Amino acid sequence: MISGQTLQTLSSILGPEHLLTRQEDLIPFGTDATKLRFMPEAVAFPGTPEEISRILQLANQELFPVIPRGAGSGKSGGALPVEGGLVLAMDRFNRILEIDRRNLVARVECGVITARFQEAVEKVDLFYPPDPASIHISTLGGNVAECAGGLRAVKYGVTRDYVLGLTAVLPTGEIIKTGVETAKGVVGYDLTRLLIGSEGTLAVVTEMVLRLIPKPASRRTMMAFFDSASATVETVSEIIRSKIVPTALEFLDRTCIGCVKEDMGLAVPEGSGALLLIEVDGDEGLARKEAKRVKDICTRRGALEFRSASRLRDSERLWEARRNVSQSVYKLRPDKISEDIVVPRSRMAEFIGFLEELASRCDLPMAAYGHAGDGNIHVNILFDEKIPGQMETARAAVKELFAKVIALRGTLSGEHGVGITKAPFIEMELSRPVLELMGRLKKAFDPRGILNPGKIFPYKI
Ligand code: 2HG
Ligand code: ZN
Repeated sequence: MISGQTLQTLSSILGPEHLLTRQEDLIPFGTDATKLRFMPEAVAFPGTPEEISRILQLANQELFPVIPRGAGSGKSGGALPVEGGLVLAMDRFNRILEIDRRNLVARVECGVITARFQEAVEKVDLFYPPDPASIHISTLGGNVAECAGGLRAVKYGVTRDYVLGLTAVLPTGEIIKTGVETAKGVVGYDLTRLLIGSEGTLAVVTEMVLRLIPKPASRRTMMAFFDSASATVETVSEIIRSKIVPTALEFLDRTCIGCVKEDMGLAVPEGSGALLLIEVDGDEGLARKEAKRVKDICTRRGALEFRSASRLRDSERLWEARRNVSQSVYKLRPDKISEDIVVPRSRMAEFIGFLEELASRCDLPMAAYGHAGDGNIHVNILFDEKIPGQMETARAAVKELFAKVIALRGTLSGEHGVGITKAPFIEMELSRPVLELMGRLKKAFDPRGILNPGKIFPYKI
């Protein structure tokens, strides 16, 4: 519990206009894209790392939880105040500090919206590839906390591949800089990598040094329809085997196509069981050559139809609709569990076969879509909480799903993180010594356990 006295101290650190304590103001900060709900006791909008440092020192004295929060677009509950406490909303850290064209690096604050940063960088002909589906709302700091991936990860990698250095506040109050501002550097342990994907449990990241690359000269979007989901992912495996590296290689099963076809303005060929949305980029010649090779493979693999998006506007519409699949599937049922498992790309067909069998056995829609080029399939299990038994069935299905993924030598999460939703299952993937080591690391950073408690680990650290 945060006492009245402590709230007064917080108000004097932040200025009263940057502290929320009224119940109705707190509600939006108790939820995120999981739609789960908890209540914080207060919400702070700090303006400097020094203020955060003072808040964390106070939390160590008074023992209240502090939960860093970006845009609240997380899919695993990483920003939820599961034990109450103070939400640290990073909205005021919203400046792009520098885009250094000579050195291909940028310095940004953690609250900058991902798409805003991408646009700023592309204006000067540079490129920041990580593009989680939530780019229009997610923040770069949230992307770092979860190590967000996105549609272009198949060619360009994920958030961690573009972070050179960080400024962060430790749970004990020290303000540190990790990593470098240069193109490379290996001095000491790689704390930057440790903090990326640590889901706000080890430090509060306030600023990042990001690596940029030249903007590709041209890109081409294509779409291929197949009669079944397994034929579609087999095609993906062949594209990867053929050493073509598309910018994006996205898969939508029949259930998803039904949900988005109107938004996409799609005429779907008779008998379609799934589709691939493909993008290649590079200089004009390379993009043309790769597009042709992709087309040849899809045709040889029996695509029912292959289309190229003729104009950029057409392709933007397709990609926007793809980004909205996660929302569109709510047309089917009011509730869902979203998973983001990864399997080896050569084993996707086996996984899809399993999933179809699971969905029919559970008698619940299970939409499968996502980053097939990475073997990263989003499985959205849809249900209606109000219908007795459906939620329990959905939860039991998750357990079976994870067991299959581990048996296929996959991983439980490719980009959404563990948060609270996957914490009960983490022991399926990580061994006891690994978990104990992670627990010791957490203790070294946060001896009193005040920073984002209740995340990642299924037990108290
Ligand atoms: C996507 O790729 C996101 O659309 C969200 O990662 C996926 O809600 C989901 O499962
Ligand atoms: Zn995704």
